[in-house]
Amino acid sequence: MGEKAIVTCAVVGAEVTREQSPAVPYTPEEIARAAVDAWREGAAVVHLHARHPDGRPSQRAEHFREIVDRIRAAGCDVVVQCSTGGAVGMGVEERLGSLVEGAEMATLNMGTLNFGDDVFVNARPDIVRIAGRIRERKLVPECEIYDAGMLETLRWLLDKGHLAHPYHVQFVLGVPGGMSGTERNLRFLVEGMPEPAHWTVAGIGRFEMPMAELSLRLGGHVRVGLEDNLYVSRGVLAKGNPELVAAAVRMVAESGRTLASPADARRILEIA
Ligand code: KMH
Ligand code: ZN
Repeated sequence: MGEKAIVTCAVVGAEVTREQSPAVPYTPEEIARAAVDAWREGAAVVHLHARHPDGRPSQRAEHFREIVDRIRAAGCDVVVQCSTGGAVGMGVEERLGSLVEGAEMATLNMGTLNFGDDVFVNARPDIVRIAGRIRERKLVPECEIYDAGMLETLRWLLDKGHLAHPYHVQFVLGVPGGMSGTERNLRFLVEGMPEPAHWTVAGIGRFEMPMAELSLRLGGHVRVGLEDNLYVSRGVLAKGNPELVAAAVRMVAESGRTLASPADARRILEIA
């Protein structure tokens, strides 16, 4: 049967646009509504980015604060995870603007990689700095791993004491420039973790649902959402985040595992 399965919804990200899909939320109000709708459908965790009203990515604290306040004002107890990845090209201090009151988790990207035609820069001293800030704020870090060498960075951070329990691992598979979403790759990464840890898979684009199904089979957790994938099936746009969450929730049931509530997720992820 295995551990209860956490479904995370990455509701907007920094890259997808309304030109690509009318369902992409931009304003804090729209992003908060997307988060609440995802929670109603069964997501226990929401991964948040913010946008300026015109859609440009934003790491401004005021935007994150408004999103978090609106989520809580709706009576929604979803676990709030804020991105410190932001968008390609942002500086580290700018990226840290997201660590507002009310955040419970924050992403910690484990290295530099080609990100499509761009480069997502995460130099080791910057990773250490971001890890330190996450620790100061008493947030649980989610370590984002896009490529095999990043496991070595995870091991190094633990060895040097820059990272300690509790932490969560996420394998992001299918970024053009990182490892793709194959069973061989996921098994290799899971086996290569420096120590046993709970983990999630975010499959990008067409890898989203196959990786969700595989992760559930291998004992991992699942991330879906418009940040990673805009489609419910080949050529068919998702109406919104809830449709993707609903598909993940169905997969949880089919896998024989039980869906984690936000309270279950806080227990599993060791959020104080
Ligand atoms: N937007 C990507 C460049 C994270 O949220 O920490 C990085 C990203 C990872 O989305
Ligand atoms: Zn993100």
